[in-house]
Amino acid sequence: GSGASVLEPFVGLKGEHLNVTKISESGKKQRKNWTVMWSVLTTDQLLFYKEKQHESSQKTSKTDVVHLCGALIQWTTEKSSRKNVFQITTNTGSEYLLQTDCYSTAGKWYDAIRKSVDSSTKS
Ligand code: I3P
Repeated sequence: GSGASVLEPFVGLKGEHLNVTKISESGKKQRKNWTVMWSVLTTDQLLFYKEKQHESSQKTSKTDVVHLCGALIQWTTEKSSRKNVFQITTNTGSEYLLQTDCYSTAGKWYDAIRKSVDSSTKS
């Protein structure tokens, strides 16, 4: 059934506020517009919500779903003047930059997303 293996890569990773900007949609360049998003990682998707989700709440404010199967993830120092920025490129040609001032938080998310990319791409 839906077991611990699904959650195992995300131990220690709860939803968190990250700075996010979508710089490309289906290969088409977008205007950069950094927004704080409540970010939640699943085994094969990265979900962005406008507001923190409460477990009791039925209402959702999800604004974007990043499909990680076949995606690329890489650190970048060229696409932003900000520190701790990494880029996710989806297999449909959408590009997202994610950032937080805390280096260890950025690294934790990078590692967890990379694991989701790897495991969802293999299976
Ligand atoms: C952009 C805004 C972004 C900045 C971007 C600017 O200006 O200042 O924060 O990205 O730089 O163009 P505007 O609000 O007028 O669109 P960073 O914070 O990531 O550096 P860029 O054009 O060099 O990407």
